[in-house]
Amino acid sequence: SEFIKKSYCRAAVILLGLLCLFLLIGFITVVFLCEYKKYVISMLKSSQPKLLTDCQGNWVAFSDSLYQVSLEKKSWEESRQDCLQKGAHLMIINRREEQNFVNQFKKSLWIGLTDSETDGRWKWVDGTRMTTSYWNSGEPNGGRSENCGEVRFYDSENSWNDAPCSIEKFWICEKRVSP
Ligand code: 2F8
Ligand code: CA
Repeated sequence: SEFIKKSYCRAAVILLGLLCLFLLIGFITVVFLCEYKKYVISMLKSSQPKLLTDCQGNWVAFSDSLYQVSLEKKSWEESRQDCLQKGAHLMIINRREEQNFVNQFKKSLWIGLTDSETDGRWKWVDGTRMTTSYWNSGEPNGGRSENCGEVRFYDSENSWNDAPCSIEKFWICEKRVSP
């Protein structure tokens, strides 16, 4: 019976040890997940552009949106379709910070701006009228032949140009995320 007592005792110690180990692992997991969540939220809220990938392509977090610069060139309409397919839209620029952000890519990029419906009436792809604009000097100058907006003169804050929609260019998609 002494032997049985010792065996029980050993089993109890082992069980207790395992329990402690599981608790510790659980605790570490919870702390890690909480810290990671805090980190992601702080990245999304930060006004500085920082690289943050979401495992489904290289999206860059800035303010309350994610942005993705294309790796290939397409017409404006095909670019618009690509963004829609990704649950996003061609970039809509509402704030000066966003305008300075897009210029940092130092690339000619289609954005979600067009006056295809009525010449000179520039609209964003969400149907809203363009109010604040960042046209380069002399732009828009294309009349009926240049109906799509691009970021082109990225060394200047006023970097926009109107270009023919059929030209193949890189583009930038924007996906809004709730902060
Ligand atoms: O100098 C600005 C001017 O540059 C080009 O024309 C030479 C652009 N054309 C195309 O991208 C096809 C114009 O849109 C732009 O205004
Ligand atoms: Ca132009």
